[in-house]
Amino acid sequence: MSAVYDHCFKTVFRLTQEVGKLIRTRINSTKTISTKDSEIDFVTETDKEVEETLIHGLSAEFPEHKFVGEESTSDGKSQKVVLTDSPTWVIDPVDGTLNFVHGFPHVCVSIALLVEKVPEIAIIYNPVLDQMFTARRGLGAFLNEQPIKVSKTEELSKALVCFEFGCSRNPEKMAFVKENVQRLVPQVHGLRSLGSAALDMAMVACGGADVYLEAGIHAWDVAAGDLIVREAGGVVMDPSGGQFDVLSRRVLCASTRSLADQMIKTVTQYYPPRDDAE
Ligand code: LIP
Repeated sequence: MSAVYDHCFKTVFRLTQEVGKLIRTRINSTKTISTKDSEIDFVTETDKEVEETLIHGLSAEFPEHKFVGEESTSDGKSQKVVLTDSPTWVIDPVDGTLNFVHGFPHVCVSIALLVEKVPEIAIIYNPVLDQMFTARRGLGAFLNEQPIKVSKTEELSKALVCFEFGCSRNPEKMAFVKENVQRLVPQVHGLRSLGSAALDMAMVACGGADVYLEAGIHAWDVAAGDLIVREAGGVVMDPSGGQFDVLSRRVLCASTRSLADQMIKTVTQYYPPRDDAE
């Protein structure tokens, strides 16, 4: 199997570099922008072009593989995500689209290959800062080909925590954000919001941050980060303490289990409709 995954990895790595150039050259140009689920949930022509290029390039090499892509999912009549046991590429062409719209350099391509729903390959690439995070199941996690490890932080009071505000104006979601910002700020070293779930997870993986929690994300935002964080030695779970479910729209990752447990005791919960809900 490893030769098959070698081929998958080389192909997706090459395509990610190719679409990365597109994002890098366009981040400071004028964009054509439209909205999706809320007035601040944006999509640009680059999101669509990057996703099409990736799906086209991967299907040419792996015609039997399936795709779950942010833009193809939200373009259709139903936004329901269907994840089968078949090899499936889960793609966020531009994670941090709001940052991209503004020219804020925290944007990335996030891609995971799931086989029988298990992540085998993951890439998170920030082409603006030229940070290429990669992982393969059982083979470790890397930043620009150098091995990475999570931090050793055990106490929430010493942690740098990533927590996102999200792109939704849903009152329940906004109350969740407000309450948890109030709870966390007085208890932690610092609170950060990069505007990209994938990059928040990449920061936990390389030890730049210690924890990341969000509810309201989608499978394409976190599928790659899940593998990269775990291969870097961290934990990925549901914010209530249960098992991580890529379709649940909820994620907590941390450098250590003890840190994750303290977050679970500290935060309130928000349960958005699942990605596979009708
Ligand atoms: C975004 C995430 C961000 C989250 C937003 C949104 P997009 O993805 O990565 O962390 O807070 O709700 O989902 O739309 O830029 O691909």
